[in-house]
Amino acid sequence: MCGYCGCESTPMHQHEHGHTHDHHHGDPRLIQIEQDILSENQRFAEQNRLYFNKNNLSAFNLMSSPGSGKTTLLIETIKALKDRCPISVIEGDQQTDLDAQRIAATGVSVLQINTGKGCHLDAHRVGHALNDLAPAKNSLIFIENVGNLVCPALFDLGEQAKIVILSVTEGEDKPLKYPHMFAEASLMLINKMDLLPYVSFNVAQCSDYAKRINPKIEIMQTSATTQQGLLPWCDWLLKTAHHAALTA
Ligand SMILES: Nc1nc2c(ncn2[C@@H]2O[C@H](COP(=O)(O)OP(=O)(O)OP(=O)(O)O)[C@@H](O)[C@H]2O)c(=O)[nH]1
Ligand SMILES: [Mg+2]
Repeated sequence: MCGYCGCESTPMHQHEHGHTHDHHHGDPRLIQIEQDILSENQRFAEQNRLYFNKNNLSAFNLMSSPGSGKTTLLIETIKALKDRCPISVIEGDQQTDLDAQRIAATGVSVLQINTGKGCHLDAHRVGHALNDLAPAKNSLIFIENVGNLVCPALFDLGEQAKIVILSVTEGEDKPLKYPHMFAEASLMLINKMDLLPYVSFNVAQCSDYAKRINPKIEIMQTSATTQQGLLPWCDWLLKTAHHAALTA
């Protein structure tokens, strides 16, 4: 992992070590920094979890590569659910508040976090965002993570469930290539299904790969533009939300 964000940086390929280049296999100082980052994050994640439980909030962490459709799907989801329960959104991007503006147009509360050079949201920043947002009790919170299929998986935010969104334009091999994200997720949404006729993407193969990494992962097919799969996805959210107010 790199000391900055906790992401894996050790080269995966095997190579000879007769050369003298400068990289750190198992440098104990670096490992200590990495462990400190993750254990500090864990402490804040537990605080967030306590806050969620105390206020009967259900938080969902949406993670994917850049552009797989997180915000577009979230907008459709908010439109479908906002009359049933209060909703707030935390948006994570390196720069801009473009996604927050799109979400704000639906009428729900939203707070944009810009991570600068950071490539993921962490529990500490999310805790501050929760303070600012002050979400209503018995509500849903969506946390749209920074577009990145690697680092966000390592950072517990105290959420109720992680959801990975993979669009059909990205290739069915992603669960095998980026396994941590799929291992952590409770649900994989295969998005942009409307584009399936135009791309080479094997849905069954992708589902099989995801199940190999995480036998418990649930899988749904969606299209944010045609709304395919929107109802089952919203039902899943309401079923998974831990408080009775939403499931009644
Ligand atoms: N055809 C099609 N396009 C989609 C779908 N979902 C999103 N898009 C398009 O994909 C592009 C990216 O969508 P976003 O919702 O911004 O993706 P994102 O995951 O939020 O992107 P980042 O926040 O930058 O990581 C936009 O042009 C959307 O209109 C879908 O289901 N089908
Ligand atoms: Mg987005």
